[in-house]
Amino acid sequence: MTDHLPALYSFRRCPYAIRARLALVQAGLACELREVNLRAKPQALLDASPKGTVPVLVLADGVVIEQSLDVMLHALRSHDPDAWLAPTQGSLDDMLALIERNDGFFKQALDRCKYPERYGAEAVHQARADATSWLAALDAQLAGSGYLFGRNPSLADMALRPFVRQFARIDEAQWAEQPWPHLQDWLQRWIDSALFAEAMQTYPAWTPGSTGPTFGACRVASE
Ligand SMILES: N[C@@H](CCC(=O)N[C@@H](CS)C(=O)NCC(=O)O)C(=O)O
Repeated sequence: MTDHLPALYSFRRCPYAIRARLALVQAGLACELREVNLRAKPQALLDASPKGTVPVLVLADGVVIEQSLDVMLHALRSHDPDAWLAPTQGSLDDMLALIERNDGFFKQALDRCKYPERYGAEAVHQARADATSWLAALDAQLAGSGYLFGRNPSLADMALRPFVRQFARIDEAQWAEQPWPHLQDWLQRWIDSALFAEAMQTYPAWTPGSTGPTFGACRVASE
């Protein structure tokens, strides 16, 4: 019955695709995973979503969800077993505001820190300062209860972690030396989780016309 499953166009290392896959696994929402080569995007992806970014989720009725946050919300609104949408502190709107800053302010700084050769020295200097202040603020937010919005993992934790992971991987030795114990622990707990392992499985690139592997059907502990 795989041909009736939603199709998820994905790229393993993409932080946006990672957050979408986390929510799909958490919700137990089975889909057909189509691993995309971003340098040779399949026509079926471009037909569904001409903007050509991943993730894209094409539902069985043809509805296309083409933003990672919308994929998360779609999955969790269908099944949210650990109340990622209803944190013990703050509201869904508070989480969405933080995610918006992550996807704008921090993502821009992250790209500049990751690829300094593509930007001028001044822009890189500013980006490093922006990233540092953002990450220090997250560390302070985590100090109280271990998660961004209370005692349990939430939508915001899962939407932001893939981006903090990218930053940490720029220079792992330097990351380990930063004075952000809550942030470092929060990231590591997630990397050590069964949910991370499930979301980060490796799949061969999808061949158009074939049926990709089923993904997301099996729920695992988030941490
Ligand atoms: N706003 C989009 C951003 C997705 C995005 O930019 N994905 C990157 C990969 S990490 C992409 O597909 N880039 C297209 C390309 O590299 O050609 C979302 O939240 O889904």
